[in-house]
Amino acid sequence: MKNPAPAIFPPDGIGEGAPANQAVLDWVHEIAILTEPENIFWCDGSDRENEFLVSESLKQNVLIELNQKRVPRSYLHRSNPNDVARVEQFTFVCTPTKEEAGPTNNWSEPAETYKKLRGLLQGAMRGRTLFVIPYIMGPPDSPLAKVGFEITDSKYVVLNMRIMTRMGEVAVKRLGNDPEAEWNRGVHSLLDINPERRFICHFPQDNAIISVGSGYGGNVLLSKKCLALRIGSYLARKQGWLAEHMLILGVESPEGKKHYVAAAFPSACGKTNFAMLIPPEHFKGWKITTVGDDIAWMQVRDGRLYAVNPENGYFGVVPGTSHQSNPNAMRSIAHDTIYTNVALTDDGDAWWEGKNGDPPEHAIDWRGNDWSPDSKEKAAHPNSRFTTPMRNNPALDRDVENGGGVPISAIIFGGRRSDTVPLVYESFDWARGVYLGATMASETTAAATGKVGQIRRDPMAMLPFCGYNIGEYFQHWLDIGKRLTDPPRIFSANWFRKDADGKFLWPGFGENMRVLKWILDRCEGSGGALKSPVGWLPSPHDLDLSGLDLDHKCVAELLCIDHEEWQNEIAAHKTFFDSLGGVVPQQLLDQRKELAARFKE
Ligand code: GTP
Ligand code: SPV
Ligand code: MN
Repeated sequence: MKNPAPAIFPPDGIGEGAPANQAVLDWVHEIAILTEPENIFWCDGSDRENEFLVSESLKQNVLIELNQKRVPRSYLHRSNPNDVARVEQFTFVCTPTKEEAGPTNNWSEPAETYKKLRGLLQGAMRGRTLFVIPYIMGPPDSPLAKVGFEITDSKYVVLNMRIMTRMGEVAVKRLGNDPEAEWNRGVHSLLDINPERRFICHFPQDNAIISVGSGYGGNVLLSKKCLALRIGSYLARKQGWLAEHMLILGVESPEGKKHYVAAAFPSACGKTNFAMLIPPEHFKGWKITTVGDDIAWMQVRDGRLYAVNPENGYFGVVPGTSHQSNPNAMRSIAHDTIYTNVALTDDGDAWWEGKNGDPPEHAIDWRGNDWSPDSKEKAAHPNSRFTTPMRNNPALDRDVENGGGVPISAIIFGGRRSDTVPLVYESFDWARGVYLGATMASETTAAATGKVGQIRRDPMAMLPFCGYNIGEYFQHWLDIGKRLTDPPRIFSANWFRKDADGKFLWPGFGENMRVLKWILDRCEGSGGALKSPVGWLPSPHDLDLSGLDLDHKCVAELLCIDHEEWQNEIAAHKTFFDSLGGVVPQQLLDQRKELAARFKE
């Protein structure tokens, strides 16, 4: 794959949206001199521009047209099989000192790293087009909104960024002419899609990102994990707010009482599904609306925590998405969607494992090979994704554009734990909730390269995304709590506990409403609970389980705190804290001892 993106030459009026800001012009000029592109394309985000880029992408096989009757204006993209997920081992935080990046990040020295990356970028866009993408993260009128510019030589990146961010003139306008204004500089080049030349590098002090050698998702849509989380968390600490790997949902009772809830689950652990939940029949009259499905930016105002979703679309896991598991997602991805690494049926539709209906007798798999139900390989890659505008979501919350954000009543931390962690419990207070988040663990998934199913500590689901020292991050969470007079309550949830035969004990998906209902009851002071060593735990009759086919034994297992398992868990907390080499705040170290002591009471 020598030249994955030859230059394109748009007709007049397309690709000419250069901004007036001299700082942006100077930076683009500098990168163009380095990368030597055939031409520069200034994106304005218009429909006409998008149509042109889609038609060029179809010509160059960057996109494959799907059956336009079935999935209008939707396309399939196949990434290189060596490039199908985030690469944590090649992701770097480049701060002046290693301590600033902290024990959980790969660190590399900024000057050396710039030098190495400049070497790789030298002439990298020869014969190609350099695209400049202006974008805003957050509702444009939000005090938290951030402007970014991404330079890329990938049309796929441009098309995805148009869905995932508020892209084009709106960002150019918001930035204005001030050469001193704050904005993020992102440079991306495909190079030759070689894992040996794949680096995702962040320079928090410079508000800059350089990503080379990949064409996939979180590695290259620099607005998302790179800006909104890694650089975002760094800025958030400096500026006194929180940038978190959290969904945000609204939940309204039949009486019209509304709460907002934020939840941090690691990658591929259920954020999009939870954010789009449709309550089961039993909860008639309850309504869930989506503010965001992956990232929350939260600030303190009048003693409460308010959240905005910085994104404009969803980059969601495809396999397992069906009319049963997630009807709102199915409706969202029925049009105007880019599918990455799913299978293609003979009649031009997208297919994946877990979709409704029988598997097709024949399809082309995500690599482009013939596939049939007898094949050993999966038709869609386990980390295949849809990119779809949030406007497609029939359950979009009405306050999604509210720059002030929505007030958060509860925060949930959860991961994939086949044992130990009960279905749900509430921490005793904010500081204990911070401990709960800091010590959470989850089994690894296909969202990142590497082994799947390995238990690892993933504090606040931010292990791969915290852009600075994790000890300071914990302290920042504790400090934010001191500014909250009406803090959200903090909960732990685990949809993934298994029985002795390895089957999920909890039905999950829409039925998670039952857990959410208990959480809301707790927020309103009405939910019953027992005091356990880990926090407030519902007894079986505190949860509304009516109409669910779950036997007593199963419910008991779901809500069980097994002392032996928790001895191991608390020991694992210690191992984790010790592995961080002295950066963990004393308050959290003390809490571990208190937790251990509560088990002995
Ligand atoms: P990222 O986009 O990687 O951040 O993932 P996410 O956290 O948004 O996860 P998502 O909702 O896409 O779900 C990932 C996988 O978990 C899918 O295969 C879902 O089918 C599965 N899943 C989601 N919710 C549940 C649940 O309640 N129970 C069970 N058993 N599986 C679930
Ligand atoms: C995640 O891995 O948490 C994602 C997908 O949301 S990616 O954008 O690839 O990071
Ligand atoms: Mn995510």
